[in-house]
Amino acid sequence: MSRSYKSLLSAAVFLALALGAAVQAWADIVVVTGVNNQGTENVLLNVATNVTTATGTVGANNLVVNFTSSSGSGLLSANPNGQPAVSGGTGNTALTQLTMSLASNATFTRAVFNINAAVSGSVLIHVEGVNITGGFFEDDFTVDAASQNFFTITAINGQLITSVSLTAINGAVFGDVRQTRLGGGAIVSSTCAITCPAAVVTSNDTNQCGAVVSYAAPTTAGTCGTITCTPAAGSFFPVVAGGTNVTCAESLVGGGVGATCSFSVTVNDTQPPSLSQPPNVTVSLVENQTQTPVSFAAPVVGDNCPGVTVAATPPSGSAFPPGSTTVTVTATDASGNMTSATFLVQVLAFLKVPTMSEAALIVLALLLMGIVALRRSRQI
Ligand SMILES: [Ca+2]
Repeated sequence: MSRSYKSLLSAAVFLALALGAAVQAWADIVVVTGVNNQGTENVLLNVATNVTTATGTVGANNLVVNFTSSSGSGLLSANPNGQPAVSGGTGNTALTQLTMSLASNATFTRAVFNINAAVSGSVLIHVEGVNITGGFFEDDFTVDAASQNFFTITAINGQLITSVSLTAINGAVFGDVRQTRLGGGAIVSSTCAITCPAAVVTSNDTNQCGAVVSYAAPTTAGTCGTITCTPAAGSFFPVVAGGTNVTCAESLVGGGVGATCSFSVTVNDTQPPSLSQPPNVTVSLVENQTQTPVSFAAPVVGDNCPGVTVAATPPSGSAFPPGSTTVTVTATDASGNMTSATFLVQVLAFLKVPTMSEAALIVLALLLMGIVALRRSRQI
């Protein structure tokens, strides 16, 4: 695919998206090829050979630009003369990957550069930034060893660029990347550094599966924009394994995110479950049995968090011998807190009930005994 065609295609895709035809209605990053856009600031490279990070500066504030590479040995050379160029260092393997970004959490909205291709192929352009739909932009474009290969990357819709990575594909090799310009309408720098408070560990609020937790604000150094922590201090933090991560971030003028830090808030469930007192149970043995199965209802349990289990020892339905046996019921919550209660199972001996004929004989015997006793008393 030729560069001009790809450029038109990108523009067409952008226009289609801009018209709201798709769910992701707006493109955030536009790449134009073959145009040497001068509306940005030259990156002035610092002379260096065989370094892991070639640096330069851009803008009135001398913002530091880092060029890093993962190709070959990762060593670079920076040439500030004429058309500043960064290439693979002396004696290293060919340059096929390069990432450029501003130090100090700075962002930019436009990058212009020229890939001087030693071997034709393609370049995969990967753009990281702020609020870019999908998290990043990525597309590939042809590079021709027979000509210069200019690219202009522009963030639109208020998005901000934090880094641009160039990776040679389809056999391409970069001789160097030169004429680099960064800037645009919203180049933003930050000298802010923030330090989060130490991790917070606390117990649940009574009857709550969590707690309202306050924590100290992060400490800052340098000049910082507004710092916001999420979840905010004073929020309700649930009981959750590993705790809840709190992220504090600096808001940059222009909408970007500057310095960040994070820490955890852990709320432990230390409240044991509630457990109703089970009533004692009394049963009688069946004739000719030496023990009897006894079932009893599970006690009513409750807890500040879900996941309570209850167990009885011996369990309901077990065979109980004559006499009293103590049953222990224990409720255990998801954090291992336990509450126990005991009750008695009383098994009475079998009591034989006389049949009707047996009862009649007993009554007759008692009656005869009464008559005999009456006669004896009259003979006295
Ligand atoms: Ca609990």
